Amino acid sequence: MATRILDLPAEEYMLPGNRACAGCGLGIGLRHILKAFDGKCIMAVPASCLTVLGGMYPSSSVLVPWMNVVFPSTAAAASGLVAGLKATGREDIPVLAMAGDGGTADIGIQALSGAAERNTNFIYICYDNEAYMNTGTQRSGMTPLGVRTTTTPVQGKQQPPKDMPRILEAHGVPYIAMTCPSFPTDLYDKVKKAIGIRGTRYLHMATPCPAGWQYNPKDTVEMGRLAVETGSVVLFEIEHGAFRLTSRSKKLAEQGELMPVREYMERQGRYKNLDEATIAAVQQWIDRRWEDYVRRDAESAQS
Ligand SMILES: Cc1ncc(C[n+]2csc(CCOP(=O)(O)OP(=O)(O)O)c2C)c(N)n1
Ligand code: SF4
Ligand SMILES: [Mg+2]
Repeated sequence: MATRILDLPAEEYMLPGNRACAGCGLGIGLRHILKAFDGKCIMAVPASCLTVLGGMYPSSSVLVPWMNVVFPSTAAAASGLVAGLKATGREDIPVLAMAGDGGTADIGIQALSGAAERNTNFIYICYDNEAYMNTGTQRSGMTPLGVRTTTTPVQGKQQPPKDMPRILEAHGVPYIAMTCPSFPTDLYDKVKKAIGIRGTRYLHMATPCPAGWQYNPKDTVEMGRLAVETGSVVLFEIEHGAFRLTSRSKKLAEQGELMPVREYMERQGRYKNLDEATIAAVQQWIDRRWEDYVRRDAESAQS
């Protein structure tokens, strides 16, 4: 049964105060991820906003052991941790590799692909704030169509984002999930489920970022909800090959209608002054992907 918000554990593994920007979606996500682990995991983290959030040695804002690793090596470093724990008879300690979209879909993809091909026994979470935020908002392979960054043309990014869950699906890993911190119980339940499965488990966390998306920091939770209402983000899981829409996305599929993406884009400075053709192209891209997800959900329910 799905966890309700009042059933979430009261124990905190993130200390009050950290170095992330006000309203950062990453902090909300990490807080619930660590609750799902009951604070028992070892993390591997590359250069990113997450390193900043974690703090600078000798201080830390999290209560779990954490290894800062070089940018492309998250999955390789986490594989080493898994091997070390196995060699010392402590395989019961879960390893959590956690990296940004740039660190996952671009620079870290070869290490992740190698580990996934070997079905290495770790959980990998890509928190996707849709650009290289720590270095001032450069375009990544996960930046959506139409988004303006410091390294995109004035018309915004001309390509849609990489489909990372599908890339991991092609590796045949046992568990994949799409999550968002604005839906904390859905995120918590997916991490809990992933902990109970062996092999490479991949979670993708759509992570609103007030600094890079250019909206008021108080609106972070609403921005994640709007992303799901418009189908910009779709909540699902793929467990041993079976696709399932979850949480609000499941309800939206039953209702049969998404909100127009324009209402999400209008709330963010990174989409400011976009031409009508680009807005229409974004809507078309969302509609096509949504149809595909709804079809897969219905097919899985029948089988
Ligand atoms: C090899 C290497 N290249 C570049 C950098 C500079 N760098 C540090 S963090 C970062 C951005 C990371 O982007 P992402 O993985 O999306 O995480 P975010 O900052 O958005 O949280 C970059 C380019 C680096 N540390 N190492
Ligand atoms: S730039 Fe964005 S992701 Fe990074 S700490 Fe600030 S709000 Fe969070
Ligand atoms: Mg990023």
